[in-house]
Amino acid sequence: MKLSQQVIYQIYPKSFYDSDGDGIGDLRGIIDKIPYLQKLHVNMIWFNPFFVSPQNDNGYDIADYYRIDPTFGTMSDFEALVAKLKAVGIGVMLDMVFNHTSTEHVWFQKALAGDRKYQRFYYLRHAKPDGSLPTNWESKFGGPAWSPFGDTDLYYLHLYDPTQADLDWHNPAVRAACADVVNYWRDKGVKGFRFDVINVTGKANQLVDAPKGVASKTLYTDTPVVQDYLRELNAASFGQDANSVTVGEMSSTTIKNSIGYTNPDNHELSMVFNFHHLKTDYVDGRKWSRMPFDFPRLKHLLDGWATGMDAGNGWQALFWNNHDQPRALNRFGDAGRYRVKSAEMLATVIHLMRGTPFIYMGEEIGMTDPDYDSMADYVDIEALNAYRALVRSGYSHADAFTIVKTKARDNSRTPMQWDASAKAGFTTGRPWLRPTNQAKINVADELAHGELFNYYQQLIKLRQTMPIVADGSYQTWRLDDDQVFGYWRQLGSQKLLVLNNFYAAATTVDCPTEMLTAKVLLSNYDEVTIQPKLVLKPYQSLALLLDEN
Ligand code: TEU
Repeated sequence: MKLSQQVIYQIYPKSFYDSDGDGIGDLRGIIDKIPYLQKLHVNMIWFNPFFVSPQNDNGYDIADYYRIDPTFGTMSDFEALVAKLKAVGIGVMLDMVFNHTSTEHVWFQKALAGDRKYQRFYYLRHAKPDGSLPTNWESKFGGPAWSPFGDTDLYYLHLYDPTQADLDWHNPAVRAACADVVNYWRDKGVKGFRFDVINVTGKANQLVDAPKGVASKTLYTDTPVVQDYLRELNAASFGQDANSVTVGEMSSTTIKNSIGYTNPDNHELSMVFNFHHLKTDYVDGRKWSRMPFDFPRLKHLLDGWATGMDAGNGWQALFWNNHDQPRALNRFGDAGRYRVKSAEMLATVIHLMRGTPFIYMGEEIGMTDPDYDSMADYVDIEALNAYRALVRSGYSHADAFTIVKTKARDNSRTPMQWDASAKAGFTTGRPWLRPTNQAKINVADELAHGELFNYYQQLIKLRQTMPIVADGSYQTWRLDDDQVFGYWRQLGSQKLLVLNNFYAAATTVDCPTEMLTAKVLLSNYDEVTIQPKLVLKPYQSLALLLDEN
């Protein structure tokens, strides 16, 4: 199937299904649940990292790219997983974390032991003449981005946790080593690759301080050389396979650069993740803050990206959720009264757009953030650091907790809720993160009498079978409506109008005259009447299809 017809499902292996009762999900557990994935009918699965890792950042701190962490299983489990998924037509996408390695990686350990070759794999720098750190850069998880390199007088760079040392991509040996990793997994039948924070690999040779008032990330994020690195990696590995599917995680990227990364003529990546739309509930761009989402901004971002990427023949990954984001239902939908309808509406927005939709596990049953009442339930290093930083900066414990509760990455990492039992049918042991609302939201109930899973099945089928959904162009509907985000798709003689009411109040929109004779392709409410004043119920989505032939 062409990429434009595919839908990708994301599994956080630690939280999908635990087959051996240790409270942590594993590869055998995923194998057990293949029939469920088959029922949803997704084309490919992106797995978050399950390579050998001390798990300081839940596997994004890789100590060995070539081995499966025993917590998750063995290489033969992995091979069985690939084979069994392949047998039902589902591809595998692995997460390649190449900006940094764990400090437990043999490369870093050799560097520490004095091996010059491996010292050149990392950014090692001396303190400034006044004894201060090499640059004033901040780690994305809080604190400085430099830590002492063993007992030398050098420091090593880590944009994330101190146990995640940044690789120096200027070094061709580093880039070759990364291509080797990709090729190793390709040999095992893997066709999909997600490249973690790949657009922070393009640092300058001379690392310098960020000027006062300028965020350090602007110095090293999304620089032109990233495109060269990607072209090289493409040619040396996945680009040799016409069916490869790749996605780059691009923080703070632009439409222009994303066209560069994904225009097929450039031979870089199939598509990119950008995060601008998921920052529309940040106060002044600060993650650890709270506000209701800014609907006009959200619409302009979604529309601007869709329009721009279409014009430049770029391709985007479409998503609301992932393992780093609180559940979208809690942010852009209504996790209470209209949980199901708003989940359907949000899904419609991205599944009928131009790009490749990603579903994050649990989204298809309407999972929401857990209801934790103390910091003791949170595990993520970022949340723990953020809480401490908020308190240090003057927030009360209660206020700091409220912010963490709405923003923590743990929100999306809770176990998949298979049934209503105490452990949500996820494990027989003690789940590593506590589920809280499985009595109400779980797979067993959803499959027995829900409508959301079925709605996702319909969306997936539409993309797989309708060329206009897969390949149609994108046009703006109108951006001034107070509560509806809509757009047009067009292909040949067909036109599709997708309207989505983002609010709990019903509303009406003027039906474009030409669409009065259209048919309803999909809606999350029954009995739609096409009339000059179209009524949209709470969180209603409506897709109208017109064939002019
Ligand atoms: O995340 C990259 C990233 O910068 C964010 O999404 C990050 O989690 C967020 O900004 C924190 O507020 C990727 C992975 O998806 C994430 O899980 C890893 O922790 C991170 O890279 C480091 O490898």
